[in-house]
Amino acid sequence: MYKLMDQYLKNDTFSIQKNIVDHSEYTLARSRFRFDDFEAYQATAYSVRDRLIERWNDTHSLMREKDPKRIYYLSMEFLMGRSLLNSIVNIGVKGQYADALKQLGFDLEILVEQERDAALGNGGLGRLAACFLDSLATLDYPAWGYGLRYEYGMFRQTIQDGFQLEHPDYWLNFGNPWEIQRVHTTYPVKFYGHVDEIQENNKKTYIWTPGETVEAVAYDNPIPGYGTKNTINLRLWAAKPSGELELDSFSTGDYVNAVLSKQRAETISSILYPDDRTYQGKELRLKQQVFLVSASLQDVVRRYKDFHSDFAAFPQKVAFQLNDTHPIIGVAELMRILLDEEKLDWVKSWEITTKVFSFTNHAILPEALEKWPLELLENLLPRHLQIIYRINFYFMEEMKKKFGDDLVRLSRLSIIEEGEKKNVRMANLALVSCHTVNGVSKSHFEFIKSSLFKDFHDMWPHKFQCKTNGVTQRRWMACSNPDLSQLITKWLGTEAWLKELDLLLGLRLHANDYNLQEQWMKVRRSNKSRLAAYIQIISGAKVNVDAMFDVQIKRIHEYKRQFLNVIGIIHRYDCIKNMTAEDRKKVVPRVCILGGKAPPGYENAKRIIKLIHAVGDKLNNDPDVGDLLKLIFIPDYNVSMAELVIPASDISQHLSTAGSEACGTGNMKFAMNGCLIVGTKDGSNVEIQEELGSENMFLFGPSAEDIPELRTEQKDFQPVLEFRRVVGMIRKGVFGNAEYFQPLCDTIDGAGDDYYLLGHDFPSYLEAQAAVDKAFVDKKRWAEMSILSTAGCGQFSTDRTIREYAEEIWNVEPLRHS
Ligand code: NBY
Repeated sequence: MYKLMDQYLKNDTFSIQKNIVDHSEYTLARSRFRFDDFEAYQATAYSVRDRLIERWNDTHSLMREKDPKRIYYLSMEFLMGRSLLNSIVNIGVKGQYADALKQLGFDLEILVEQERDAALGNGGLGRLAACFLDSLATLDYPAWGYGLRYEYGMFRQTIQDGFQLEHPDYWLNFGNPWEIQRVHTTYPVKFYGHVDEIQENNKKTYIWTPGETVEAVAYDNPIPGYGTKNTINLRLWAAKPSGELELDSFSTGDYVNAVLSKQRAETISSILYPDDRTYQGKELRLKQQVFLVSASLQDVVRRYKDFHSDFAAFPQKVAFQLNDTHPIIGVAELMRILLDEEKLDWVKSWEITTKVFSFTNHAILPEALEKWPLELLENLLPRHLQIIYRINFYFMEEMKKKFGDDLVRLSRLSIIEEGEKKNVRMANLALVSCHTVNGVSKSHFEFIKSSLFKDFHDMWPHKFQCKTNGVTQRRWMACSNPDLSQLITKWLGTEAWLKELDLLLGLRLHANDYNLQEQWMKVRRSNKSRLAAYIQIISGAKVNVDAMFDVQIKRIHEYKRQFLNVIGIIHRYDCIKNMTAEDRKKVVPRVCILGGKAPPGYENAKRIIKLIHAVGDKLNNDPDVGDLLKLIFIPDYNVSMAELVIPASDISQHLSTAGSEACGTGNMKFAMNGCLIVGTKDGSNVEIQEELGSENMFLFGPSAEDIPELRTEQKDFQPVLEFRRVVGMIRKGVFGNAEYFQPLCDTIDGAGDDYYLLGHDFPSYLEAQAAVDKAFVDKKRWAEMSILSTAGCGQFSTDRTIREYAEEIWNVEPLRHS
């Protein structure tokens, strides 16, 4: 066999330049002497892709040679962001590329900005999948991601007159240099039709004749690990016309209509569904799920069969991790393949299926659990529904033996929800058929055991595990905060922390060192200047870089309580207005920065965005306030924006009502960049506090276990005067639009029950904010806290999370080539 890696492209300046210039000429057909920034970005990306392909091919050869157990991460969302910088950092050629480009007259930093974000996800769940891929590659696990190649990713947000407008994100408009289309890797995905039952050799056989077949085409996206040659694959499926028209056309009209209906089928992969908090039950969404799962399983089964003549070893070679229940229909699809195509019997098929799937739950609200109307499944997936019925039948038989005639319990456990309109409960299907279910933080794990999935936990406690989320320090520190990363490397004397994040603990030794503090704060200040320049470009506002940058960026949801933040800002404004000139001198200046997208159909979230703008308009232009308080909304928040904002934040707010955020990962990104956290005792805030110590964080409010009682006491609860005063100001129209804001105000006073407990938590929130002000003026103490924040984040790398999945759920080993 040929020796791996001998033939790699060289990474000296000249070779890189030649490679870039060649791509400009031969791939892009531009002059080798004249190309603009965008073309230079493209040519650079192609040259990096060449290097990734070499590594990808070698990784692939090694996998084929050794045939290890492989992990397949199935997710409807991969929120990848940009790839250029991440790729060159991971393969260790950033310096060489920067030099090569400089000599060609280009600035790497500017070229990086030319890339459109791959926004194939909504938020935390999709970004977690992206961080997982980075860690899987870095830790040399034999893994692939499978997802959908949406033509329209997360919508682009603009703001008009303070209101959110949504625009389609046609991110592929100018091509995507990272992907490789595999025209020969295609699979048919079937829908609708009917099932015939026939007798074959004294055995019942089921033949599904589909009513529609859509072809899935593979697009591969190489994902390089850091500090390893290992490069894994993210395979995204796109719907394409299948070769033949299954129709004898009798007229031009028939023919034209048949082609058009094919075209409609191809819309399956065209758009990412925005997360609307509650599960929607849209047929197209279910079709997308089936499309992902069916193409991926066919691909995995084909790969397995290249090496194995029967399915006995399938569970030793394959692990599927399902990112929430979105791909859970895969259970029925694998059963269908094993039963109907591979002709295995039920017992064998079920044994194999239940050994290969595990799923992660990311939800807290029961209404976020997916339920599909039975009618819809019956029509779209007649064979899968039969299989689900049979799974449920055997499951219910087992349960009857256990619980006798406890019908209430049996009906809670059943995969089929009875009622006027029957539904299939996908979480129940997942719990019955997966060998493991995991929560995403300690508190979420407790919650799913004791509440969300209690019935199942009582029965099968061994299936439940906790895997606290993380983030990858390669993107969220090395790429987005290079100066701080260099400083850390200098003070730790090693860059090994990029693979072993626990090493950050070493910073504790120096947290009190004046030199480190000074260098640390200098880097942070220059990051703030960069953000201030951006803010000036987008809003015209000049913000004071020495003011405290107070940030809340995440999806806009009532439970995340951006409204509480705004009420706090109005209160601060009101206080400043009523102060003497002397007292104003004591105010700690703040720049409050918010960003995030509201789900398109979520009115109250949209009202919050408008309120932020209305309040900003008022106070940013009030001469009494000046530099003491500014409120900026950053539109179109996405991964790249987060990379700019996070390193420039002094404090960040994570305010979800206790017991409502499954985990939260934004907080980890901020904390590891030395930004202090103001937060509730919710999700991973609690675990961050355990690591950093409560003296280095600003947690406030009740714990999750106190919430049910507080909610029952709401009827008799009267919020403090300051809170009522602010709500009164909004209602009276101090910020205009009084009528538009009424429904929002109604959720927290008067008619509303203040479900998210803003009124209750407000006084403790103000106390936390007062503590922040006090700490910020003590520059030395602040610098120390900031360093200690980074130092305590060793646990919050997805490297730790992925190792836990690999060892405790998947039972896979790394496979590394030297
Ligand atoms: O998953 C988030 C959780 O809210 C967050 O606390 C956690 O840290 C993160 C990673 O575990 N969940 C999330 O992002 N969910 C979605 O984005 C989502 C997307 C689509 C749908 C539902 C939820 N959907 O039904 O279409």
